[in-house]
Amino acid sequence: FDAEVTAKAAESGANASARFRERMASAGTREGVVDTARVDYLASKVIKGLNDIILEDKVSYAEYNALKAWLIKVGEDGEWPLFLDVWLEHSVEEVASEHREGSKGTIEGPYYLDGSPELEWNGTIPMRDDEPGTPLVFAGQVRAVDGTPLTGAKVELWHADDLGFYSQFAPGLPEWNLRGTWTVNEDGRFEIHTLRPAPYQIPTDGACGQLIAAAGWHAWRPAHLHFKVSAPGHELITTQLYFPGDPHNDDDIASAVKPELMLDPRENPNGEGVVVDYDFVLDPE
Ligand code: MBD
Ligand code: FE
Repeated sequence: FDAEVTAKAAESGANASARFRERMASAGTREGVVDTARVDYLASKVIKGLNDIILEDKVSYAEYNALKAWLIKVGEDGEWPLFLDVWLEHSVEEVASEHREGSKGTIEGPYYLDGSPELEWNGTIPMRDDEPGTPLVFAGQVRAVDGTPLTGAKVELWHADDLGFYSQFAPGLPEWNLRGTWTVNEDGRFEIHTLRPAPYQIPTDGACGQLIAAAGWHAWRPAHLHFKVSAPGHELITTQLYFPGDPHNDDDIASAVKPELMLDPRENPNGEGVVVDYDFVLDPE
C-alpha cells in the first residue's frame, strides 16, 4: 500500500508541470513578459546573491556538484512547480496582495484546475460514493468592501482527499473529485457541502522530498481548503483556509498560513460532522 501511495505521489509533480505548461500556452505566451531592463536587474541580482553565498560560506565543489545534480533532478521529476510554489510563491503573493483591503489571500499552489463542475449555491462537491472523511458544511457570503453582497460571485473550491491526493494529479480518482464551482444566491450567499480535509504531506519521493530529507525538514502542510472567489468588476482572490489545532499551522512547509485564514468550525446540530461560516470580501478591480 505504501509503495502504491509513493508511486502516486511521484506523478503529481510531473502532472503539475504539464498542467502549468498548458495553462501558460492557453493564456498566450506573450502575457506577463518582463522587459529587458527588469530581466537584467533581477537576473543580475539573483546571480550575485548566489555568488555571494558561495564566497561567504565557502561552498565546495562537492556541494556545487550536489546542487547541480539536484537541480537536474527537479526538472526530470517535473517538480519545478512544486518547488517554486512551496518555497517562493508566498513572497510573490505577499507583494501581489499588499494593496488589498478585502479578505486576505494566500498561495495557489500547484494543483488548481479551471473549469470544475458548476453547482447551485448550496450544492455538494463531486465525490466518490465511499469518499472517506467527516462531512463539512462551509457557509458564507461574498461581499464588496462597502458591504454590498456580490450576487454574481463564483466560489471555486478544490482540496485533497483523505490520503492527500488531488484529482487529475494523482491517478485513479474521478476527473473532478473534490473540485467544484458554486454560484452564490441572490444574497451573495453560498453553502458548500464537502468533507473536512486531512493534514497533507507534499510528495516525498521526488527531488523536493530529497531536499527535505537531506536538510532534516518535514514535508507537512496543515489541512487546508483551496478557494478562488471572483465577481464581475472585482479582484479575484485566491486563498486557503485552515483548521485550529492542526499540528502544522505554525510550521507549514509552504509558509502559507495567516491568522485571518483560520476557520472556527463547530459540531453540526444534525450530528453529522462540522459546520463553519466564512465570508469573502473582494476589492474593486
Ligand atoms: C499543496 O497541496 C499545496 O497546497 C501547496 C501550496 C504546495 C504543495 C501541495
Ligand atoms: Fe493544497
